[in-house]
Amino acid sequence: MSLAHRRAWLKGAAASLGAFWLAACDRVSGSPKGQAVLARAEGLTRRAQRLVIDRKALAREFSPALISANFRANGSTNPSDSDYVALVANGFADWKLVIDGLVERPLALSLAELRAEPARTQITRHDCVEGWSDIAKWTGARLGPLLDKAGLKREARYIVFHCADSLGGQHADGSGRYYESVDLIDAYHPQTLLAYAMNDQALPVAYGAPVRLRVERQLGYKQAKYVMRLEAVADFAHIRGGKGGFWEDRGYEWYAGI
Ligand SMILES: Nc1nc2c(c(=O)[nH]1)N[C@H]1C(S)=C(S)[C@@H](COP(=O)(O)O)O[C@H]1N2
Ligand SMILES: [Mo]
Repeated sequence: MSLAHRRAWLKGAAASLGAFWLAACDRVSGSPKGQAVLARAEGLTRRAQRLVIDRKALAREFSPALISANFRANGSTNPSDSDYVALVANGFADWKLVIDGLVERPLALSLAELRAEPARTQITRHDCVEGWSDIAKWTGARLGPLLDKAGLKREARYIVFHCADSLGGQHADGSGRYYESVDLIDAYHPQTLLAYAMNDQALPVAYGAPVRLRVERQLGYKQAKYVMRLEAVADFAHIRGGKGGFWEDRGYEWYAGI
């Protein structure tokens, strides 16, 4: 099956399973057979999801020879937001990554502290929705262990990444700022990193210094640059445009799986 076909099939499968689930809930709620029917429906959903697309599969990794000589920089490449400019001016010594929201132990990590966390290096391909791809080597803290350190509360279902740059214009209320979100499957994927190095160098400003997200099973716009804060949430409908990301609020798909 082509990717487009698989996507179409996945959408259809998800829609019909969703309808089945709702119908099942309606019909069996409270009945003695309800538990068994719901358990079967849940098993079916899980099997179908696993069949259609294995969200835990690794993204392809490449040999060093294939690293792009001129990786494109896209979207914000030199944020002029004054708080970000101040951070750049003293080499990110004052930068702290905040992890808060639905967590047991909110964290504020310096760059040195983040570099001491469990890390991974990978050479992967970045695919922008505009139709270009480039390969780079990324090193960063694995997101899963960091979330475990903060201790997600049971209600947490998504991680929202709040960025320092205003791609949508600088407004006093911060409404032009870039943001993104992923679910916990992508958050705990072994290749999901808060990357602080690119091709063995400290991450340059154009590519999201000091830290950017790498979520390798998704398209370019999910790869949030200039990450300042991670917020664990149950739902993102109350955040900004409510669609889970800067480009999602402007019509892009929330799930940009590749
Ligand atoms: N904070 C922030 N993150 C962002 C963007 C942006 O403008 N601001 N652009 C996105 C898009 S569309 C792409 S393709 C990649 C570009 O990353 P690059 O500059 O490393 O190529 O970053 C994504 N993350
Ligand atoms: Mo992109």
